[in-house]
Amino acid sequence: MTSPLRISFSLVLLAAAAWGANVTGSVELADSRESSVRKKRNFSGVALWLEPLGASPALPASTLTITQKEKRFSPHVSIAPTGVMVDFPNFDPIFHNAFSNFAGQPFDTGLYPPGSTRKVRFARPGVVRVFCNIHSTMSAVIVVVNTPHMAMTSASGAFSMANVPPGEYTLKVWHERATEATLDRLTRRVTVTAAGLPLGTITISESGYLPVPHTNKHGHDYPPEPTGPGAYSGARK
Ligand SMILES: [Cu+2]
Repeated sequence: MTSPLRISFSLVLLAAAAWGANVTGSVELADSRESSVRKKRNFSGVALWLEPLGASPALPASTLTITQKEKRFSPHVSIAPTGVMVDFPNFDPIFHNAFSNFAGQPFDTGLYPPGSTRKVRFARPGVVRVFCNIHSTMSAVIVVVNTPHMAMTSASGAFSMANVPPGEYTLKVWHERATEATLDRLTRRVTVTAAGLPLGTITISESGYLPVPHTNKHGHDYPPEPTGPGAYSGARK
């Protein structure tokens, strides 16, 4: 005879399989030259995702907003599933633009005025580096991935993915100040069980990182921005 305890335990397992499990962990950044990392231990901005081995998962329709305010894109780094529609509202009193000519997906919204927005759909996976054609210091990154199982680290480095179906996955990590070789070494196969998967601490070294220089959308250096009375300075760096 099956005991009530056994039945309820089976139900818990069934529920976990149906709803998926939690994949959690934290990221620590090492060998950094950034004062926000060295002094404040700010480990935010790292993207992590799980690609299922085998059949491609269904991707949810998704939207993402990256604002332009005080001459900054915010958030600076985002992760989203392939097909995401990204909204770039301009909350500044000046014109902005959003473009990318890096691998990932080239696009160009053209210049657009204060209080308006432009939307771009990202139909292919890849790391999309976004810039503004008139302000060289404005940049953002969208990590577009073929999976719904993704997370960004908080300032403490913690991350969490909910409702991950048990199975075999490839864990991938992207961090702006890590080399490709460093990121490749962090890629690994993991098994998610109904009980979830605690990944522990993932240490990402920023050693060897060199900032990627970028030009404007025409492939030229940025002309100096206007200064002096009447010029909009935006956020102070
Ligand atoms: Cu701009």
